[in-house]
Amino acid sequence: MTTAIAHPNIALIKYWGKQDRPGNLPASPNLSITLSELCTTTTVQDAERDEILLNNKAADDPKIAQFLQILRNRFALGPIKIESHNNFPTGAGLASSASGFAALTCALNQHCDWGLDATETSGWARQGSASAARSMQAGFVALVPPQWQAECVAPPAHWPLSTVVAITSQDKKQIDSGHGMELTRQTSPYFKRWVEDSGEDFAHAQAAIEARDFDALAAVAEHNCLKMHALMLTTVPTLAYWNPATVACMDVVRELRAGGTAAFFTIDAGPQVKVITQPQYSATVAAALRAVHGVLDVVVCGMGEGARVVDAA
Ligand code: 2P0
Repeated sequence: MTTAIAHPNIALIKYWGKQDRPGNLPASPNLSITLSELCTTTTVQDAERDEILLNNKAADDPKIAQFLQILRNRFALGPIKIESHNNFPTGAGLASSASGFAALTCALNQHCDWGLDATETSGWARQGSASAARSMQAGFVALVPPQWQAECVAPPAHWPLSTVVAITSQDKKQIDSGHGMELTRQTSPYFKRWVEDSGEDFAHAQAAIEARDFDALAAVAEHNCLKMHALMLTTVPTLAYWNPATVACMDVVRELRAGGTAAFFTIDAGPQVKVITQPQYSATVAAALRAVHGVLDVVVCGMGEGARVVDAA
């Protein structure tokens, strides 16, 4: 029996769209922060047949089944029981598939003695869910060509930012990200331009992280997020992930910033708002978000570690 933990990550330069070839390869480079506090804990053990329990409920998850098949095409992997728990809402735009596939890949690598390093496991985790590749690593993490394996751009100690997560809904999204981004690739008139611009956004974000230039990172990350949501909105049928509290939180962040608080927002395929700030402002930001009508909960996260085995019997 082997247990691994992995954290969700929040993209500052987003992945939204795949290449039109096998391997679950993003169409553009992307960059994230791995979060502390939120986590997936996954235990694997040998079994008579495959069995998957997500948050204590039997799950017939085609994405996990497909992932196990990809692994079995390459590695020795017998029937396996997988038990996975999230300490945060699942499938609601909080990157549960990132932490989930990262924890699963990490646990299987140890349990089955595959002997892969963190870079190699990230390449396999990507085939389960591309954002999962980034959760294999700590701190600021890039997923870039040609290997499309996660690379640590800067460790947590380089620039220990805080991320304040405002949860505005516990509901599962209607269309999962993989399906949504494929619809975008096929139908949004802006997809080509998004891919063209992403390299430049990525380079600006990487330079801002190296220089610890908060304002520069805020500008490029917030704009990149809004460009992704413009793509989503112009997908047919439209992908509208925001609710009224999402929009209210964005306004609060703009007001905080106008008043001198270093903060910027980012939003993924769901209505939750993640506000990146400096640690001295995290209590102010959390209090401001808690006061927004429709915000159900607020979680303050630091920089998280990469996926790791915590128990092996
Ligand atoms: C990201 N998202 O970069 C972007 C921003 C959602 C919005 O990566 O099909 O679940 O499993 O590779 O990784 C969500 O997409 O998609 C995602 P698959 P995934 O964080």
